[in-house]
Amino acid sequence: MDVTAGPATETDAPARDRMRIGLTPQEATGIAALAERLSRTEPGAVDHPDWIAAARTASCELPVRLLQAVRAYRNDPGADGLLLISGLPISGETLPPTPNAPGSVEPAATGPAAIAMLIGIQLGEIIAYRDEKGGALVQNVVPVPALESSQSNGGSVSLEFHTENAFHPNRPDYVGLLCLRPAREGVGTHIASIRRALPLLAERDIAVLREPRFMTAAPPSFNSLGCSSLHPVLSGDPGDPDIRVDFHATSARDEEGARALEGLRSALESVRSAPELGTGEMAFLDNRLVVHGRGAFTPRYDGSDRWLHRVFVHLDNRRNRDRRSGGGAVLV
Ligand SMILES: O=C(O)CCC(=O)C(=O)O
Ligand SMILES: [Fe+2]
Repeated sequence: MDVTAGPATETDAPARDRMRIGLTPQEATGIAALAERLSRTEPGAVDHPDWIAAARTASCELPVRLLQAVRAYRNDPGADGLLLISGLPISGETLPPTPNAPGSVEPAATGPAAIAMLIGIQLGEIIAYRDEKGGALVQNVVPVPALESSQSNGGSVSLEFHTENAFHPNRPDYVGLLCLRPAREGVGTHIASIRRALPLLAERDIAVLREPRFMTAAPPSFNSLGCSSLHPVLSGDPGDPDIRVDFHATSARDEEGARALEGLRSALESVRSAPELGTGEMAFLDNRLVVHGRGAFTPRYDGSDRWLHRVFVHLDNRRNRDRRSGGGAVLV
């Protein structure tokens, strides 16, 4: 992939052959113009079907190198399952204070919200969940007072490795995280791909993880309490499987399953990387191959805390049509 220097830094893993694109100043100017046009597009609301249609059309005008990178990533997300985009036009100085209300979302077509939507909608279709953050398409990942120790994106304790919405039958295929404001002390988004971890697993553990011996509960960000039916943790091609696990919410039906989960956890830990997103950097994680989490940090709740926008993307708008009322973006 065509690469220019990207400032994303690593805390505790060697640089890998991940897919990374650094935008040139001219490319960033082009994206800023698209985002600016969209922020003036009626009704200026990222959840409105008319605005989404305008964003879909405008996304075809993204810089061709970015379109090529997104297309290549969709075809094969690489060993790390990660696409890192840097140099997006977000200015730290003009940002409002970091919000800290529970369930915080970004309904207005601000520049950063438009950028997250523009890129996500080229990768696939943007989706959300009725029972999570009110079904908003652009969500804020910000620390929330009183949620410090919660295993959710409003927490600030270390967030355990998870597949996004692992309990749900319709999980997003990708999670997009756009950084508006980094944490003062530098906090990594923890990432580990099953492509990296598979060779480290014992054969017996792999066999157990491929059986439907595991259950996963809904995360705290969901209003509804739900639990999956029994499911395998690894599925699909034995040499290149998908992964579905949440180390806070997945439990095994028996001792052998619990041991296999522990084996998986330590294999994933040993291939962990922790990119620290800076302002104007966006990461896409392939949620079928990658588990993610986050390091601990200390919020101040004074408007200067870490702030990401999150979008979910899926690839096949037919697959779960019966779960999206009116064919819209929000899943039940
Ligand atoms: O804070 C992060 O870097 C990731 C949080 C997370 O797991 C999420 O927003 O889905
Ligand atoms: Fe997550």
